Amino acid sequence: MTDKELEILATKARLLILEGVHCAKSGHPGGSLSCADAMTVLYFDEMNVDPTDPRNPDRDRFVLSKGHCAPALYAALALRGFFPPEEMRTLRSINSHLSGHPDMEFVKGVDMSTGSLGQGISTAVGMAIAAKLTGKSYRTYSILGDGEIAEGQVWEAAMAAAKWKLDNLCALVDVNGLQIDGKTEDVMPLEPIDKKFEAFGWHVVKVDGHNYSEIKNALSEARATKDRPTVILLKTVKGKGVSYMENVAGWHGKAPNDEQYEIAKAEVEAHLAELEG
Ligand SMILES: Cc1ncc(C[n+]2csc(CCOP(=O)(O)OP(=O)(O)O)c2C)c(N)n1
Repeated sequence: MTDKELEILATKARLLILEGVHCAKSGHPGGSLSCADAMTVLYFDEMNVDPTDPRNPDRDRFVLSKGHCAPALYAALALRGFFPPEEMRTLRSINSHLSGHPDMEFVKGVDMSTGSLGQGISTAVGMAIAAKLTGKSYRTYSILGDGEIAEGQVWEAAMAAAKWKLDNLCALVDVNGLQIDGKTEDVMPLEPIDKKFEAFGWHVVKVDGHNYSEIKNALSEARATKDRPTVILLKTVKGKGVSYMENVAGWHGKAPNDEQYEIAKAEVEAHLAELEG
């Protein structure tokens, strides 16, 4: 898929994220908007998934380890045809399958229920080990937050992935520099993230997380890397695409009010019109 086609889809995903969170009057727009580009590349250019056969045992697996960014995953799944995009309007409502964090029992296309930070990458490691043990060629992908990697469990998973030489596993860390209530470097200093993963035996690729070609190239580099897992460090902007949300920690877990939503929607729609025009 071309970069422009991917940008159009990611922009549509951003509209769905905003619509869902606004309708729910709660949720996590900041980190959903920062990973929307990588999520789009994964679901439209990289992974072998089929909305008509979501449980195919040979499908590639995806685990949203930072489960609070469910709106980004739901938007990608909806645009890919797993369920109607209109259902984003039911986000977080009591009778909806689209709960605040992804639930594999209810949402078509969700491979793992997540939300407790650190657990998702651990199950992704398990899925990758399972592929090796059963001789299957599917690949496993997982998106983590940079705040999330302060969880000790992430590094237990990282050690295990290197021990089992999981070259069928690709983690992507959304390095937007902010977590729940401030800068990651203030809450828990993480740098140098690349050197940490290298020391844990991973192949590391650093990219601009809003540049489609760079993400595509990093994913193919991961596929070509043998005997060790790959992590792609995505340098991103939290709240990407909405001027007043960009780089503001306050938009981590808060919905825009009606007036704010109209501004956000108009900005993203203008960008979409530019791309399509
Ligand atoms: C084990 C655990 N501890 C705490 C939380 C509460 N929590 C939800 S999101 C978040 C911050 C995550 O920051 P980051 O991973 O950087 O996410 P992003 O900025 O990409 O949204 C925290 C601490 C949680 N979900 N799980």
